Amino acid sequence: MKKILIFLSMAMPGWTLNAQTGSSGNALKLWYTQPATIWEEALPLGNAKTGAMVFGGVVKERYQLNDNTLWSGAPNPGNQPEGPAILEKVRRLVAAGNYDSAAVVWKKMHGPYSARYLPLADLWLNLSLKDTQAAEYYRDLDLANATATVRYKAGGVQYTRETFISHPDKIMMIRITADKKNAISFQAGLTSKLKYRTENGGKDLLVLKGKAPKFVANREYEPQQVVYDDWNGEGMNFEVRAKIITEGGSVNRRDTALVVSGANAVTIYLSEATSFNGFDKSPGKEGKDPSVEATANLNKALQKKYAALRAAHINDYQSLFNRVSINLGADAARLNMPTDERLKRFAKAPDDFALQSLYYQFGRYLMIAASRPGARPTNLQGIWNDHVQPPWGSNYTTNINTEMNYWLAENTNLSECHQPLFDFMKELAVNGAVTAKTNYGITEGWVTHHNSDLWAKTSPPGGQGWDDPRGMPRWSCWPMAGGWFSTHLWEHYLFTGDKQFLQKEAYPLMKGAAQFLLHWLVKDPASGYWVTNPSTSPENTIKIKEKEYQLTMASTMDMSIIRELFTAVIKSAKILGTDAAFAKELEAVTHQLYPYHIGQYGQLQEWFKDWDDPKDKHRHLSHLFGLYPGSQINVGETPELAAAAKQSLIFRGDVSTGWSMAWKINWWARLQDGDHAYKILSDAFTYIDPRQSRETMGGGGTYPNLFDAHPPFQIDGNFGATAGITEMLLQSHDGSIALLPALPAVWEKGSIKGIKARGNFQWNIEWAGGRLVQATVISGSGGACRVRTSIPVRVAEVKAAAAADVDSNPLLTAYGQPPYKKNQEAKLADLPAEKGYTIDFKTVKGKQYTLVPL
Ligand code: FUC
Repeated sequence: MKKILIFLSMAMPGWTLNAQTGSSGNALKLWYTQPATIWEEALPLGNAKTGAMVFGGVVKERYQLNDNTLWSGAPNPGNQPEGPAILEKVRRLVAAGNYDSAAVVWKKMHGPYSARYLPLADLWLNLSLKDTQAAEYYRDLDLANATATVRYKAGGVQYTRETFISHPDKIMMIRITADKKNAISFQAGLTSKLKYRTENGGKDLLVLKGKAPKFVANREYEPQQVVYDDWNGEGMNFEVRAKIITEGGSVNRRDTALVVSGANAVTIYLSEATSFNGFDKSPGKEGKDPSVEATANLNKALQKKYAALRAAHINDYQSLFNRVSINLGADAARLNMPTDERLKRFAKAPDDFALQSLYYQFGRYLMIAASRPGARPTNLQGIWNDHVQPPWGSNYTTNINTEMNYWLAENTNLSECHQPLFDFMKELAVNGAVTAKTNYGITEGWVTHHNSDLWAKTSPPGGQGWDDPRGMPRWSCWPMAGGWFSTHLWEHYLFTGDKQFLQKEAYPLMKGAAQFLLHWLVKDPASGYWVTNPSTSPENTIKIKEKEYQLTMASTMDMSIIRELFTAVIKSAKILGTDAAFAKELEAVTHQLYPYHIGQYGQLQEWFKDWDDPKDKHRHLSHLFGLYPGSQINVGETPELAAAAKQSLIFRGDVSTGWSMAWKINWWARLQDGDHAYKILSDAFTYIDPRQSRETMGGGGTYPNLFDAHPPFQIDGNFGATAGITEMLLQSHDGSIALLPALPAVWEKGSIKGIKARGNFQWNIEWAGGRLVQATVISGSGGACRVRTSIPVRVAEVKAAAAADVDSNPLLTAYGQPPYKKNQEAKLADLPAEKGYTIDFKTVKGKQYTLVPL
């Protein structure tokens, strides 16, 4: 007879984890035996402000630089004063079933596209080597300490370059060493793809002053592509400063470059800043002088030695990164193979579990490198972009991509990294209140649409005037981003238990988003339900009798987002003891929201009517929002809807763009089908050759540097897949915590430590042979913990190991399936083994508990 024992042990809040995932030091390294010759081979560093791609060239090193506040243009709200009349017309046409005409009229609502995220500059080192042929070439990105290293032998000298970007000291550091004296000679220079000039900073300082374009086109056919104003005119200014300090040898100026000769070692300190001074540029709030900030950060860092800066950087980084470790099984031989070769082999030998662990931690690494309190949220490329006209503007695409960027924030124990999204929402709420009023005549709450940018643009995108033909209502007509973003605030509360946050930051924003949506809803006279009109299922079209339409009403995604948000606001109001009348109003409407439908093919209906096409392979499956990231559909409580969602997933197929596959991993995990989730995770490891890949709407994978390939590069797939792997191992969306809910058979033995469940519970889980071996949990806030084990473990008894440690009897109830019904107690001895079990126990804040199947 098997039992689960819950032991209460004294808490170890400061409990540290070994971040290594295997015995070999390579487990956390992306490493290569040749330099990057194309951007998607270079390795990313960042401190959520400065980003760098390190190429690792032998004779020519390139550091491609970004600043996460450098965007084109200036605020361009693009609200439509005629909006309320346009909306009325569109609504009438939709209600009459005249979807085509509705779409034509909707276009009048279009504002401009978003601004573009831009590349900052490049730092080049042209090295003087006795022999330009490198031997023993090696470069890596070590996720254990967020440092990139390049090492090779040339002309009998071993050279090493180490680079990191420090968050605490706001500085990029490069350290060049050699194993022979006076062997380091190079020429250093700064350039930019934007308008720039260099300044003479003296014999050891490079200074680049740059100007961002005031306009960058969205499409190649636009009459104007990249438009600059005068140096002091519209468009951001920026500055990069790089100080070179030599040990031995010399550094001198030669024209715009600096020349280092015969040094023993060299340290480069690089700082940069832009004129961005907040999203509001109204009089009195104009841009700041980037020179002041770049100079101050540089001078401050120069007070410190390289070793001290390095130690502070690693300390800061590890305080986040080391919270979680993962081991999905490691084959030592694979760890001795370069990362790109492992990736290429993956299709034929998809059992490189250590590569999956590495990819998992790379997702967490990217989040730490790109999103910290005080920063802008991550865009389509995180903070790394080399194009003046990047794909989709490298903007905030809010109908999936921006949200996906933050799916891993809570469950992989990086809650702080979620903050930039919340800060951004505060800005969107200001601009979005104006859009709500101007475009829709809604005077309560805030709205934001499909795209946004640094300036927190909230109007529907699509372009105006000559650009109009390409603006499509199927994506522009989507006032749901505020609602979706707001569910992130609620999730942050659920994972952290931070009531202060809920009250001060979250609730006002959530309420505003709910107020807007409450007014946005209209009653469908035919059914009596509350519906949205007009409505899209992002980017997809409806086929009715072989004809395609873009707009209709009450898409499943609209209704799901509204249901998810209203439910969260109602719960929040109760927790905070506030707004009882508003909560009641929301409750009444929530009960009458247009419900889910199961369609003729057994699918979860995407549209208002059963128009779904089972042959549709569109990458967006927005109608499954309620399954994930939402928590309305699950296999235990809504098995019919879960089965319908599964059918929809089967129709759409597995292979798609990078982010679409990442979403599918999460959906299959929620359906508790670990093997199918694993199948898609494996598809996501398809090697994409950056020299051949082009923009596609299907066939995503991974680039040599482990960046997700839509293609092109889009960071959401990295983040979404990391979130999905976590979801395979731990879930907590239905009121209970499921351990190993979607463990694929191939991950025979492994462990994950430090991941989080809602309720502020931090888990270590270990398994072997598909079974839980042991799990421990630290309770961050105290309170009841309901745990579900989905592997066949018989529960017979639950008792405290040391009664003296137990404040109260930890066992409330323990009951079995099927299904996971709440409040249904069963005799412990009678529980069926195959369905899994549920245990409730009380926890004390800060204490640790152990669950052991016996
Ligand atoms: C949406 C998606 C595309 C891409 C783009 C940035 O338009 O449909 O696949 O991710 O955003």
